[in-house]
Order: sequence, then structure tokens, then C-alpha cells
Amino acid sequence: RRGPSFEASHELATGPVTSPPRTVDGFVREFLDQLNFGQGVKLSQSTINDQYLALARTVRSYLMASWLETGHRRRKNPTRIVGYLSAEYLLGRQLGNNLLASDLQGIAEQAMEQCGIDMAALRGQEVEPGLGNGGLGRLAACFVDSLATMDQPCIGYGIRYEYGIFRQTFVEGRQVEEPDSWLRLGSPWEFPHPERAVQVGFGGHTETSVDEDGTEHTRWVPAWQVRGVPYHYMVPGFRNGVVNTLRLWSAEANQAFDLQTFNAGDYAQASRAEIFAENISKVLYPDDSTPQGKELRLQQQYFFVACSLRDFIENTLPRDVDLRELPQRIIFQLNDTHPVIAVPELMRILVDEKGFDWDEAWDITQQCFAYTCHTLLPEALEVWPVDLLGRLLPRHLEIIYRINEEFLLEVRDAFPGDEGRVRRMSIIAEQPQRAVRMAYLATVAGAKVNGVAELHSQLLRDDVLPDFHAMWPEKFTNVTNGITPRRFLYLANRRLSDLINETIGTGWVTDLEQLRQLEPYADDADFRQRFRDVKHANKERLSKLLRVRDGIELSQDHLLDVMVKRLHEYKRQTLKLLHVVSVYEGVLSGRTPIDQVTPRTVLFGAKAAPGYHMAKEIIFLINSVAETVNTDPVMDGRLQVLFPANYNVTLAEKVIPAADLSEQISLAGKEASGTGNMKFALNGALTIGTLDGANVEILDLVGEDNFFLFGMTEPEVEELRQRGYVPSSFYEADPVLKATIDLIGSGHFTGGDRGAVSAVLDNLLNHDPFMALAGFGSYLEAQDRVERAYADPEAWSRSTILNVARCGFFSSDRSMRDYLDRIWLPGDA
Ligand code: 73E
Repeated sequence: RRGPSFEASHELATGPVTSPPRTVDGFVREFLDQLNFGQGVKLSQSTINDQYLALARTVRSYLMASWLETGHRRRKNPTRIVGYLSAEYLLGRQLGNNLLASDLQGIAEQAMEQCGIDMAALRGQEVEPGLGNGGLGRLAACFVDSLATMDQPCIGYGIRYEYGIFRQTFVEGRQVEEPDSWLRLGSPWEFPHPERAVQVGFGGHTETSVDEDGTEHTRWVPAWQVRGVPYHYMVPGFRNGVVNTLRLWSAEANQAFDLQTFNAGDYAQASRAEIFAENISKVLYPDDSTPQGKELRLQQQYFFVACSLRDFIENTLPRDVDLRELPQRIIFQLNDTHPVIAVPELMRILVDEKGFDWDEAWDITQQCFAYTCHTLLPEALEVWPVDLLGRLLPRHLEIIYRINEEFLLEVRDAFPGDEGRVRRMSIIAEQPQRAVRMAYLATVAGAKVNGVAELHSQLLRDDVLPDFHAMWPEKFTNVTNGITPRRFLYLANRRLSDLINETIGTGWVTDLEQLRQLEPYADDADFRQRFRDVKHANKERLSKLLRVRDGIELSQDHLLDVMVKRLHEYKRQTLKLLHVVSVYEGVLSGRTPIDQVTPRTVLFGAKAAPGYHMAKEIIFLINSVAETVNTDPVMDGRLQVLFPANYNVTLAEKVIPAADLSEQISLAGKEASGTGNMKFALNGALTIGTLDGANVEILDLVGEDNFFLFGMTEPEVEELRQRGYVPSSFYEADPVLKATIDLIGSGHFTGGDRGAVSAVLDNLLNHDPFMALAGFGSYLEAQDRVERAYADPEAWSRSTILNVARCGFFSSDRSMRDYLDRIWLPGDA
């Protein structure tokens, strides 16, 4: 460390950092410096990867002054900052985003041209950091983008997985996973800070002692320790000179070798501890919505929150701040239950390490956390068996027990004599094994609990946490999810952005409600034509990409019908597939004349959790249907099914702007919010959807005439379940459904092999937990409405424009405003 005397006597050490000149020449000079002195190559000898790395580092150096300045400003001005705790950040590519934020796109393009470099090739060189599974991780990335754009202090805390979400390939129609080695060619966007490493303990035991005045003190003696090394990422606001920080933790061994063993000559054995430690941040768990309850997963969770709390308290919070003021300095937002072990960790720090008495520590802790729940599926609510938790974190388990004891006293106080309620509300479940219910712990500890869409928050109050709602109604609130307009409109859909900019100016980029000004243009024939031209050009762009990326041909003049999201039964990819097969079967059987089939391309994108057998069978079925339908001359090219492998943020940015129809067809009450639904609507696709998650709010805003609604409501679903749902009765009663299922069952799509699809069909006919068969009739009817509407291009365009104009609400800037007003800084508003 530099001493203060050095700093004080050297202007150079303390003065502002200057950026390279914002000119094409300045950019070229910085780029060549990065290439020569950073990569150690001359331009003439450089590879595309050298050039990409140098370009990234060039953009970085333009953002650096703002980053340092933002940090300086934040340190001078003590306010409550947001510590977003998330096990996932699905960032997507950084280059385009950071060029956009720093307003360097034009300069960079020209500079690369001057150097004779194809900028598009450099963009294509970036491997996206896929440090998340789906919506939950992408939401975290949108939120930190919005907070930077709003100049709100935030540190995003998470895990720097060495391997992100697996790369999906198909082998004979079946999903095969490959490791995502995203760091292999270098990662120019991260800044390792080994000097800021912190220690994290695991295992061991606790010791209790009594001091002179008879007070008990407990101390945790961990059995082993790992080092958490932070890697910092820039989170630039949109052209506002703000750069916040994302701090991702990587696990390292304290010592590469066990020295005794090393000296004894057993070199392989001597590196065991290193392998053990580094395993912790090795790979992202690829389960979306259904956590597996594996020990390594709990290690990951504790690892990153322990690092984050330690880092904040010891390295970010100024030394002179009294910890009683912690709630004035930080609010930790718990992104689902994954980081909830932070609650007993903060209690442990305050009580065991800092000497607070229990009640005071609990009072502080309760003000420092808020909890967001992202699901309703009971199997998705995390529980940790007490034996596992006690083995890994013995002190934390003791603390959880004490929190529970005191909480249950409160319950007995509020509801005397109601022991059933006490059992129901206990943080410790007794059946099927003793386990800690993390959602309950989060609800008890959190100052606020929120769901992610209106319907979801209501179901949370009514069905998931009703007893807690009865006890603390004011704790519960809603914040509907949002998406960042920078990445998902400006960057992804440059053509539409240009049209919007020309029409209403650029204010929408940071104030998305301004899109309302587009409403009158829905009635302007010239504008509608230009809107269609944009869509057409986006389809062409996608078509080119898919040709190169996947070797598939997208028919240009088809209705592009898109269902992209994780593969999960509740999302009902099978319902979409039944629709596809019914169209095909109609033609095959002669029920539908071929010239009455609306030319349509159905595009799927979906990864299945590697251990989710049914989901993988559904992928195989989709690929089987695609192969048959695409090559059967009977369809005359009018129906095409595409399933490009490895759907990710990068592909989403090309697919969404090209889509005509957005499939949001989960069974009502199952999709907490959805965020893809918002991205499509904002890019001028119309939604066919159920009354689920944020679809409800989209429908409300765009109006029934501009949305294809179908299916049961959540109460209707419940009622049908109560009455006793018999899927086969729908099969028997609907001849089209019967013919559709029979065609699949005949082996038509699997080369005559009936067994190959029987798992999916048996499940549909005999269980159908998400009522795809019950939804089939109304879904087909809604698809008829889609086709009639699509046949009138002017009316269709009008609707799509109104969708864009009316979806400004779904900006993640608005979500962040709501979090600030309702959760983070209530009373400041
Ligand atoms: O409805 C989505 C929601 O839009 C929900 O399924 C998803 O979160 C999105 C953002 O709020 C979600 N992911 C998970 N739970 N809910 C999850 C659970 C365990 C592991 C990974 C992800």
C-alpha cells in the first residue's frame, strides 16, 4: 500500500484520471497501445482475438475515469446503498453494451475501419458470460443496468463461475451439454483484486465460554478456510458518467499445496485442498426453478454471501461508522432464497465477532435485508436438511434455531392457543426430514417481501405465505419485473430505435413511458409501412445469422411464431408442439386444404436442466417433429419448425426483434412473472398468452384487441383440479386433439418407433400436471384469431405499434423506482 505521504505529495497520485481523447484518432491510438503493450502484438500480426481484447480494453479505458469518479463520489456522500445479492447474473455480451453506454459506437466503428478491421467480426468474438440460468439471472443484470443509469449507488454481489450455463448441442435430436469455458480466450471486462481477498470458513464446531459478568459468548471454529477473490466488473449507466460495480467472487485455496504432504513427495495428494476450494466457484448449477439441494450448492451460497458481507463491512463501509448505523448504509436485497444464509451470517458477525447482544443485532439485521420471491412452485422453495447445514455451518444452524425460537414466541403471542399455526410457520420443517425453510427465514428476517408481478404477489400472500401475511400484512408488497430498454430495444433493435428516435426523439431510452407518444402513429399508414420494413429487415438479419450459426433456412415471408425460454413442463412447450402437429395432421388427413394454412415458422429455443428427464424428452420430440414437418412435401413449405441449439442472451437479441408472435402460454398461476413476454411486446410482437404472471399486466396495458388471450384463469385451474382433472377425457372428447396425439403416438415422427415418445405421451394422457390437454381447444381457437389478424397487415401493424407504445411500464428503470419507493428508501420518495 502507498502511504499517505506519497499521496499527499504527488499530484499525479490524487488528481483526476483523464480519459483518452474522444476522437477517432484518440481511439485508434489507445487501441494500438492496447494491442502493442497490452497484447504484445503488432496490428499486422494480430489475430481477431487480439483485436477483440484490445478493443474491449480500449472501451474500458474510456469508462475508467467515470468509474473512479463514481467511487469517489459515493465515498464522499454516505447514503444507503443497495447490495444486490444474487447467485446469478446473466449479463450477455459486454462490448456492445459498453460502447452504447459510453456513446463511443460511432467513433469505434470509424476507428476500426481506419485500422482495416471488421468490427462485426470483433463483436462476434465475444463469448457472453452466461452466469445465470434464465429470467432470474437476466433480471439481476437488467436491475444493475438500471441502477447505474439512475445514478443509484449499488454493488451487485455474486459468483464468478469458471463455467457458466452449459452450451447446448443436439445429437440426433437429443440435448447434449458441453462445458461453457467462457474464460478461455481471456476476459477483458474483469478486474481481479487479489489484494481484497477475504477468508471464508466452513465446517468445524462452536465453543461457548462465560465471561466475568456471567455472559455467554459463542465462537465458531471452522475446520477449513477458503479465500474469496473479488473480480470487479464495470456497470456503466447510459451516457451519464456513472459506472457502478459488480463484484463477483472466485474461490481459491489459501495454499496451493498441503506442505507436509508435498514434502513427503505425494504431489497429487498435496493439491487436494486446492481442488476442493476451487470447486466452490467452478460451475453454475444448471437448474432453473428447481433447486437440487446439493451440498456444493450450499457451499456456493454461503461462500458468496460471506465474502460480500465481509467485504462490505470491513472494506467498503468507512471505519468510523458505528455498526448500529448499518441499516442507514446498506440494504441487502435477497434475489430469491439463494443468498438467505446471509441472515444468520450477519447475526454471527454482529453477535460473535462484534459483541452485540442478540436483540440489538436482530433489530439491525431485520432492517438490512429484503427478500424477493420468484416462484410459486412448491418444489422450488429451497429447504436445507439440518444435518447438512449443521455439518457445513454449525454456528449458523444454532443461530437459525434461536431466530426460530424467538419468532415462534411472537407467533404464540399474536395467536394464543393456535399450535397448528405455530407448526405451520416454523422455520424448521419436521417432515419429510428436519430442514430449514429458507423462504420462511427470509420472510421472518426481511423488512419487506415482494413478488415479481401483481398476480404472483397476490398468490404469494394467499397461497405460499398466508400465515406470514396474516401476521405482517404490511411486510408484503409487489414490484413487477422489468427489462432494460438499453439492451433489449436500443442495442438489439437498432432499426426500430432509429425509427422511434426520428419520430419522438431519444428521451425514451431513459424514460420508457415516452413511447406513449407513438400511439397516434398507429393510425399513420406511412409509419406502419416503415414499422413493417423494420420487422422485415430484422427477419433478414436473423435469417442470415441462423444460416451461419446453425445451417438452417428461415422462410422470410412466414409469420414468425417464437417460444424461447427454459424448457419446463409448466411453461407448456408441449402445448405449442401439439398445435404444430395439429396443423400438420390437418393437412395430412385432408381436413385442411393446404392453401388455407397460414405460412408460419415456429421457432423454439430452450435448454433443459441436465437432470430433468421429461424436459429432455420434450426436446427430442420437438426436434423429431421439426425434422418430419420440415421435409414433408405435403406441407409445401408452409410450416417450418426451427430449434436452434443453445438459446442465450446473444441469440435472444437477434430472435426477439424478428418475431411476430410471442408465445406466453404457461398454465395460469405457475409463471411468477416472465420477462421474455415484455421483451417481445416492446419489439413489436403480439402475444398469445394466458392470464399468468406479467401477461396479465401486459394485457391490461395493451388492451384485449391487441393481445390473443386464451385459457383458464388461476381460480379456474384450481377448480378443475378440485373437481378432479382427467386429461384423457379431453383426448376422448376432442377429435382434433385425439388425431394429433395419435399421430405422435403412431411413431410418425420417430421413424415408426413408438417407444421413443411414450414418456411424454403417457405423462400427458395420464397425469398432465400442467393441463396442456385442457388448454388445447382454447389455444387452437386463439391461434385461429392470430391467423385472421395476421391476414390483415394494416390492422396487425396497428396492434404491434400499440404494443410498443403502451409497454413503457416494463422498463427495469420503473422496477428500480418501485424498489426504491417501496423497499429500499421508503419515506425518501
Ligand atoms: O417467472 C420467472 C421470473 O420472471 C421465474 O420463473 C424466474 O424468475 C424470473 C424473474 O423474476 C425464476 N427463476 C428461479 N425461480 N424463479 C430459479 C430458481 C432456482 C434456481 C434458478 C432460478
